[in-house]
Amino acid sequence: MRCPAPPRSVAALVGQCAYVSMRALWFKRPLVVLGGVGIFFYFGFFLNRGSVTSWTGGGETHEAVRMSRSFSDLEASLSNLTNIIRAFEKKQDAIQKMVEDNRERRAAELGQKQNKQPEADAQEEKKPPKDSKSSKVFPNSPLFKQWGENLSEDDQREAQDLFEKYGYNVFLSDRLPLNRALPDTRDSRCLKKSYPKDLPSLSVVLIYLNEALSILKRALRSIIDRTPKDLLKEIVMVDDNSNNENLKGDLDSYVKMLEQQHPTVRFVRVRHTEQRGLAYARASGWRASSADVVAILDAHIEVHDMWAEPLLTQIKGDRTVVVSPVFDRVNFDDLRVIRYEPAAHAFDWALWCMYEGFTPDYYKLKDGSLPGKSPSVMGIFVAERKFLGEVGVLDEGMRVYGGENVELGIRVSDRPLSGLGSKPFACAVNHDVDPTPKVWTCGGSVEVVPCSKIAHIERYHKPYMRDLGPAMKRNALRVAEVWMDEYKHNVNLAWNLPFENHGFDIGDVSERKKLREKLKCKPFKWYLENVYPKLDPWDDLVAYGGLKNINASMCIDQGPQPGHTPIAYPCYYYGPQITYYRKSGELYVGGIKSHKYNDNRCLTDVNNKDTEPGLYPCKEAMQKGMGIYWDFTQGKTIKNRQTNRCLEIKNKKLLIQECSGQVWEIQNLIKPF
Ligand SMILES: [Mn+2]
Repeated sequence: MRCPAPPRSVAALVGQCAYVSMRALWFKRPLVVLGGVGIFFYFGFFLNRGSVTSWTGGGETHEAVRMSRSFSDLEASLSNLTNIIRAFEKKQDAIQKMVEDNRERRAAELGQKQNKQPEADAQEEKKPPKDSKSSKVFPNSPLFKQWGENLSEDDQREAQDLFEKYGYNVFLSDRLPLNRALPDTRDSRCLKKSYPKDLPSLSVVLIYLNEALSILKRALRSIIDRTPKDLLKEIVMVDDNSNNENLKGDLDSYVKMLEQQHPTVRFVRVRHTEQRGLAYARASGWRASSADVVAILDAHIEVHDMWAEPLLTQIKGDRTVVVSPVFDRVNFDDLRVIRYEPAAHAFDWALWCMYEGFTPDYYKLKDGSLPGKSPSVMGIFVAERKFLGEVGVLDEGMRVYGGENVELGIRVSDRPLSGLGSKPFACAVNHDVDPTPKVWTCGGSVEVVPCSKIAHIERYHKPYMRDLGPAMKRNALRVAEVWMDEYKHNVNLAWNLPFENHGFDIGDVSERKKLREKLKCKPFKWYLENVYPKLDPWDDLVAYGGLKNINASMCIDQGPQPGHTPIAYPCYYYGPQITYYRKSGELYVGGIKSHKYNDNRCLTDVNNKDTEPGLYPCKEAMQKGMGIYWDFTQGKTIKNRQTNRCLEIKNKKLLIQECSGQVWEIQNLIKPF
């Protein structure tokens, strides 16, 4: 995740992206993310680490108690537990059947039999147990903003406790059927598609860290129930060192039961004895898998019907394509499923991921059921197992969270994004020359497949936010160092880090550099021009950082937001004071945008008697005839080319006036100007 609001419609995509400025990154990003916008699928997962230590003690005590029990006691309690689980499942199945009967009856009444899982019905099962007359015990908790009316006070306390621990509504999850129906959110054209019979076999890898037991069980149930038996070879469960007690015995019994019920499915357990982070966890799941294709998923998901066939079909057609399903959002509070529009998985120069429209070619076809090309993946992805190995799986030198998805996207994107069905030309050349080409000389591509849907819980992450930045920056710098050539400093620019001595130890990247050489990957410039031309290469930036008036010893600051009037303010060299100076003479205040489709905010001389400088979207300022180009060199005046007036500070006020000779200094120089 990670990122601008989810796309609800194609038209909204570009608009949403337009508001993702660096300013927003610094100041609104936490809010955006906390709002559950959720492209940072793995965030909570890994940032839960923060809470780990405090749980260890309790876990050990519990463990000791368990150890002291006699073995037969333990066996008895396990089998007892299995019985309870069975009974519970039976009851849930009965409830489910009732719900379905009811639905079918109603559908028949309405003469809508073809519409098997209308959203309203699917959502109906989620009513929590009701208790009359209770007041809100946690009026400020996000959990109870839209959910929990009429819950008894005790239940509210329990729900809140669980919510704080997990970041989603475990209280409710524990009370929903494990095999609850999901609304069918696919494009109607998907329902008419048929898929080849002889598809490759599938390993599903679920990685988790302190996931709630019922959430994990529901993921397993949905995968087993909604993946054709002849395709699902195994489920690999990777535990990145959880310390939840019920992810030990209780989960084991549940998996044992599934094994008995589904003898054709192999269950593989991978347990890390220390937390290794997202990239390593995924790679270890890949190592443990053995099917033709591996689907690397989160554990707080439920797959939709027919989720696997469209993905496997793409891979059957081209083993070098890395595919992603479309994620629907499961609300962290009421666990309802919200439809997401298919969109490309993109990123900015800070390597935060975000949704973005597909290429114009895609929309010309007017068929939202077709796979669309994507410059990157969000994190959940499906690939041919051996191919993934040939191209280097994931960068296991990444820590905690972030960056590994972009690294994969850059690494496997070896074909222009524009044009549908375009052939991998680098491969084509090799094929002509050598009938048995070494496949790893040709990357591949990334596609989002709209007919494959997975519902994914977007957690509420607040308690762990503070930890995210350092890991994100470190991993992003690592990607830059290995892959971005002369553009690598754009990552520093995006995070406002100096080019040298940025203070992060990015670890050893020599193996990844060797891999890049071995794969004969194209230069990053090629990727920018052919795969991700929407990304602004920022190659005409000449300076950035805080901009200080030497005479007044104050900095320019974007001023109150929303607003169009920059101000003078004591220097603190942070988000609102970060400026970017382009060779063209444009000067942005308060951030810079990564994508060409977004407009920056240009410092302007509004070109009248007014002495207040302005801060406007550059295109708008141009149209209105404001002066947006400034002459400036380090330690000199900042003078508007159009009006010949200067940016100065008088009585602590930022002004545009006749030049009196005040001079400015910008924090970081990129190249001589
Ligand atoms: Mn997730």
